[in-house]
Amino acid sequence: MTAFDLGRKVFVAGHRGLVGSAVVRALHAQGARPPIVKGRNELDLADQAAVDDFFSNERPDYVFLCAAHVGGIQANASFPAEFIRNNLAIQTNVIHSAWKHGVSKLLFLGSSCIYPKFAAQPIREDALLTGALEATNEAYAIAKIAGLAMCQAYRRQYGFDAIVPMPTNLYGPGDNYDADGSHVVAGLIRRFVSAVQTGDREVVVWGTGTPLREFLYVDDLADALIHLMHHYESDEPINVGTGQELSIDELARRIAAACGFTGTVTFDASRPDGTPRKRLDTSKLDAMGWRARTDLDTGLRRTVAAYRQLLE
Ligand code: GFB
Repeated sequence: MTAFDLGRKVFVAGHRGLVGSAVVRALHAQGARPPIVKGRNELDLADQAAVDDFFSNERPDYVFLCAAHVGGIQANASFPAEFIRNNLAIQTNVIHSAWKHGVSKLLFLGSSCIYPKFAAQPIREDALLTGALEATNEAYAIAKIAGLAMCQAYRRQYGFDAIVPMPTNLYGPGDNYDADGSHVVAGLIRRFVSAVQTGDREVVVWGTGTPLREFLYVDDLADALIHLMHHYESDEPINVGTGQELSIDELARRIAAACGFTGTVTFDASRPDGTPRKRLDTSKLDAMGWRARTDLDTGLRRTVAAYRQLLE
């Protein structure tokens, strides 16, 4: 097992994103040496030569590869070319240069959308590549699967210690609140908060409200990722989630309550539902002694408070 040492050089790729910013917070809270971070204007991760120069000069010991082109169901369905191209470029450059320049351990962040659309529930890691993917996010999922395969190949051929956690749907402070591009929690917080401000009595939720989803608070994810850097070393992906799911209808009601919205929630069934259900089997992570700590209502309250601060 490669020891993960908080006193050595860590590079957090994607430190301005939802996950990367939470990893930076968690490292700080655990007393780690401040990680290396680079804004997009300083280092374009899709630029192979620039990424290679960066690794050659900085020589980090550990990498959290949280940088990715991400978005919710609408963005994934509308811009598949950007999702596949940007993710393949970023992850290929970072994984290759990390290995080439002697990184001791790299964590590549996957996604639960890599599993088949109709996988048996809860979804075990070995469900990968056993069935067709959900169409709305196929391009993104294939990029993530390619990243996993690359990590596995580099471990097999070069002995590179790259691990690949597969998180469930995420939410929390630092999310993207773009009206069309965001994931469901951020999208609905934006709409419910706006309705409260304007006095609007109706909020429309996309889809039928029946899909089931599992939501993990991003600070819990960051804690799990650091735990895995310390204790996990395998070419097999490992699921990260809460094991608890709820319908989008129920989620919308919980978010409405967290925002203080008392009007009517309606559903626009002309919008896509996506995967009907994707609850993760977290037995592997459970056996390593890790559990999510933040219940959904607490996490939603904190996220709504952080969003309101952004508006001030
Ligand atoms: O969060 P979301 O875009 O992720 O949508 P997916 C989850 C569910 O919420 C879908 C519904 O059934 C949406 O139709 N929904 C309702 C909304 N209202 C809204 C809204 O205002 N905004 C959004 N975004 N959804 C993504 C993938 O799928 O999951 C990504 O597209 C990624 O690739 C991510 O893997 C974790 O779970 O459907």
